Amino acid sequence: MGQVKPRCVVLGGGGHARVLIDTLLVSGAAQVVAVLDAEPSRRGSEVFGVPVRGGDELLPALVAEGVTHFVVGIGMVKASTLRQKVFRVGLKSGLRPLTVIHPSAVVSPRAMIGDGAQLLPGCVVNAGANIGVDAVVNTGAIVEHDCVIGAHAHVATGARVAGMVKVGEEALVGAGATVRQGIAIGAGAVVGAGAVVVKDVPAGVTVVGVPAEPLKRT
Ligand code: JB2
Repeated sequence: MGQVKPRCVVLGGGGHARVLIDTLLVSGAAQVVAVLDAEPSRRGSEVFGVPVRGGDELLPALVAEGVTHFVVGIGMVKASTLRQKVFRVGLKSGLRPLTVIHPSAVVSPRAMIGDGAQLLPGCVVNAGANIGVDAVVNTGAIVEHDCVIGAHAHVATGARVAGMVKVGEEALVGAGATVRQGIAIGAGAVVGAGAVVVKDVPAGVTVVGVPAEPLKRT
């Protein structure tokens, strides 16, 4: 008898959700039974064959139908607070966060992967790394050995985080950015796309450029 796959709902039906649903279809790790999205115009549509049934108010009905897990389907690179909010909505409904790992991700067996983390196509998570709850390591990103990636943080597409870096909760390392070994990036900080970070970034600060410096707003 085959293993029973968890039945899951994806919260959010935009770009990030498309990659997650594709990943789950490829990996076969779960059965995606529904998408919920806050945007009424998406209702009645489908994402790769998965119906968008309505908003988060439908969670109790899905639980009653035997759904056991949720996936945060929102990437929103500048608003991981929204990811955290939706994560809490999923937990509050009694569902468990599903960890999503694309079969092409290279994940060390000596890495720790938090519940609900999302490791997307072609990413690398090296030995001793610790990926927090609901954190995203997006397509082609590299998280080197012994890094600590905080809960709800997002290492975006093609970013490279060298050994022993700490990325705080809800922080974003933007697409294609590079972070030198041993650097600490504070909670909620944002590293702009393509930046090269060679010194610590305080919590809540946005840095951009090469070498990365705090963004001056005019
Ligand atoms: O509270 C909510 C909620 N708020 C917004 N609950 C639910 N269930 N859904 C919510 N949404 C929905 O998330 C929006 O109505 C929208 O349909 C979806 C977000 O889609 P969007 O394509 O705007 O963003 P994304 O986060 O999926 O993707 C962005 O970030 C990724 C990391 C894009 O920039 C992607 O290109 C990028 N790869």
